[in-house]
Amino acid sequence: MAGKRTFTMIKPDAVENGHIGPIIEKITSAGFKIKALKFTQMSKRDAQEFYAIHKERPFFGELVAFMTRGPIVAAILEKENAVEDFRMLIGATNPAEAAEGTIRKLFAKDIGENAVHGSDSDENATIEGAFHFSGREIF
Ligand code: 3AN
Repeated sequence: MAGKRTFTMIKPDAVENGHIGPIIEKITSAGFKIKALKFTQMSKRDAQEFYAIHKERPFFGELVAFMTRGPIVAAILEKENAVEDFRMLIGATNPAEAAEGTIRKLFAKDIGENAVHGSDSDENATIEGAFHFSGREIF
């Protein structure tokens, strides 16, 4: 399945603002199939592990606090060219720079609270999907 799957999270800001439904609609309308889906909340330890690559960055503490402050929706998505196409659909990390019509342009506030996560490589999509889902939860 390499190249066909990506991993996403609808982040706490988007959940709090009632955007779960509209974001899932954008995702499925863009041709992504849902292979796994879960409403959950990350512990501090989960977020520190998930974002370990950013642990030396100045915003790490803020990122962990934000990602653990409320529930998220985690999902594995399938489509040809999934990682790249999904990053196009969500737009730039900073919503102020995100293209019109992208999920972050529509639903995100700023670079810290940017509504959605999208894996940045096939390798990370696999790692991140396995972080949140067991084999029995992926269809
Ligand atoms: P992306 O999510 O677009 O791949 P990354 O991997 O550079 O972006 O950053 C991971 C997450 O860290 C972002 N989604 C965002 O929530 C947070 N982040 C990135 N840069 C900043 C920043 N300058 N200030 C606060 N949070 C940030």
